[in-house]
Amino acid sequence: MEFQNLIFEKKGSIGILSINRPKALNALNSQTLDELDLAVDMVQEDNDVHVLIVTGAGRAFVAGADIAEMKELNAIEGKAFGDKGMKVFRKLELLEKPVIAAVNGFALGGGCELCMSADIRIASEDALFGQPEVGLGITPGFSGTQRLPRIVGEGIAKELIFTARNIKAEEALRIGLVNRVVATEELMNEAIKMAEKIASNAQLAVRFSKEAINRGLQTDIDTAISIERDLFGLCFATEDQKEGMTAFLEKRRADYKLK
Ligand code: CO8
Repeated sequence: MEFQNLIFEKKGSIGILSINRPKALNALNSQTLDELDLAVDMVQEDNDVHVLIVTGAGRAFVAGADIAEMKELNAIEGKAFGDKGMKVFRKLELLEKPVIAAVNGFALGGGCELCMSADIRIASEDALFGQPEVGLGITPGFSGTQRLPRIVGEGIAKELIFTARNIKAEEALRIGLVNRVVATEELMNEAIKMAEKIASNAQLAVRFSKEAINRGLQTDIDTAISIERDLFGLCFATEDQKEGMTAFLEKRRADYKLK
């Protein structure tokens, strides 16, 4: 599929999706959001892609939603634009494959919200995170008020959103917004290495683990535990469970089949 504002490439079983509007620091306009929506569907359908990496072309991850496009919106249009972004980010979050955000540079506003929709965030040492919206006369609009407190806790999320203060990668690491910080030139290598490690495991088990975590975090502990129990049980219906355990006992590498 041909995209104008995205680049999609495959490296073995790893999909790499780059937001590609470097002149606007990859700001998310409607077209880019529409393309992202199609790209997530495409990755969902592609059995050969086991893990997705999302990154930005050039010196930014994503510097936010497109301010030039938003400036003249009325209330109905503003709501529709927010809805478009929220839906595509939720689709990314629910993708039945792990998503790693490789955050290179600015991850502001919609950019911070995009990386929070990924399962795992790796930042380059020069990455910058923030929710600057209140400085522009709006609230975060692509679910930042909801995902940031879920990731870093209510107090820190409120501080960051109310002050619109940007934070560097080291602080993002300290508050748990990112999993790790790596040298800028090593970012993609590190993301790919992690993706390959994930892809070497039983894919159905990885997918079920993601589902158990995501669904479990949104419900009470007893329901959450029963979600894990059911998915755990289902693993025993797969060849991969037999293969994984047989390989362990035979002291060899497992050869997983399910995609
Ligand atoms: N939207 C549109 N264009 C942008 C954006 C953006 N978010 N960010 C950068 N650009 C453009 C600049 O306008 C500039 O274009 P041009 O060359 O044509 O003048 C080009 O990218 C390069 O940017 P700068 O010259 O500003 O580069 P600097 O290195 O000097 O600064 C910064 C980089 C600090 C990232 C600066 O560009 C900046 O502050 N950008 C805006 C960051 C921001 O406030 N982002 C949040 C936007 S709001 C948002 O994301 C809300 C999400 C939900 C919306 C829901 C709505 C309903």
